[in-house]
Amino acid sequence: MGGAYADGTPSELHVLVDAASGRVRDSWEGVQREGTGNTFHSGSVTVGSTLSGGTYQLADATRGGHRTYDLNGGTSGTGTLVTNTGNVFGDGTLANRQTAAADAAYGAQETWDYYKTTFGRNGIRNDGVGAYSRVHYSTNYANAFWSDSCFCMTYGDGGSGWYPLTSLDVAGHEMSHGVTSNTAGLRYSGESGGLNEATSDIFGTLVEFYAANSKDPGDYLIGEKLRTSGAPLRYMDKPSKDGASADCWSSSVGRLDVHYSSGVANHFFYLLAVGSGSSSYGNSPTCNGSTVAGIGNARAGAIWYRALTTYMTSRTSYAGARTATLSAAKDLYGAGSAEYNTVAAAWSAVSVN
Ligand code: ASN
Ligand code: ZN
Ligand code: CA
Repeated sequence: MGGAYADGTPSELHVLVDAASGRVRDSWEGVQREGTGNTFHSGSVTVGSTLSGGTYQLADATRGGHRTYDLNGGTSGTGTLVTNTGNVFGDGTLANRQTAAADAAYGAQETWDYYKTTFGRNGIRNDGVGAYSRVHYSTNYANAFWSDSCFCMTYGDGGSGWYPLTSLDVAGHEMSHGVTSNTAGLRYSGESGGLNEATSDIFGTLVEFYAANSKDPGDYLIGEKLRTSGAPLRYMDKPSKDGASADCWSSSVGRLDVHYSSGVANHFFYLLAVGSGSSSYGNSPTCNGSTVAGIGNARAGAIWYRALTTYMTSRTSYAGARTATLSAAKDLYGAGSAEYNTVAAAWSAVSVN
């Protein structure tokens, strides 16, 4: 819509109307553009921007109106919307505070596109509404988190030994907590908590592969870009490489922190997608001495997504995850298919029988 406000300021109000209901789903002032994001972790990328009143906002009307804000060290509210007189955000260095914002916008964009392209999922809630992202949270904060209550994503800059927590796998991990919360609702403790965490590691990894960014190529490591030492936070081929995660199920696994009990399902997913033994991605043992041949990320991801959105519930345990993924594989590929049999073999290989 063109026009003008009462004081003569020109308006370019865009209104997105739901074809079925006739209700307004979103509206924004300005003209949708493609800008440049000079990120810290992922190089120079394209990001959605909006030209409004002569400045470019880091706001993406093509992905549910996602916006990126600078908290400027604060811990609440939205700080300030990231804007620039040019259609370029960040310069690839941390001296420029829009660099981390460009990473966050890119992570939200790739996560949105991964779910949309792969599963037809229209945003975290599947309702077409984008979240928003906040960068420069607090001081020396070496973490990132999703919040259901604000429906928003938050990133710290990290402290000594860390870079900003804005890598692709972390963006995909955190926003996938929102997807889990709006689907299976896996309770964040005990075995269901480990499955919740693993779901985020799995889809964070699949977002990283989806983006196919040469500065941050896909791998089965979580957070490999975050520490100055280069050590990742977690390993999917053999989760115990972090010194704390479980490779194999046991009756005590549900007593571990959810970021360590997740190891069993991360290991399962690696075996399902890549297979056991040595490859360019790692070296994955099995808990029962078996050999597993992987079925690839696309089919492994489709099975996990269908299990999460159709069969898992808030109290799903590891035994329940085996049943859920077998049901999903049966739906997608048939009982007795190679995919179905590999799901069974990969769970047995992590001692979930
Ligand atoms: N970054 C952490 C996670 O997503 C935050 C938390 O502990 N929930 O797991
Ligand atoms: Zn998490
Ligand atoms: Ca990774």
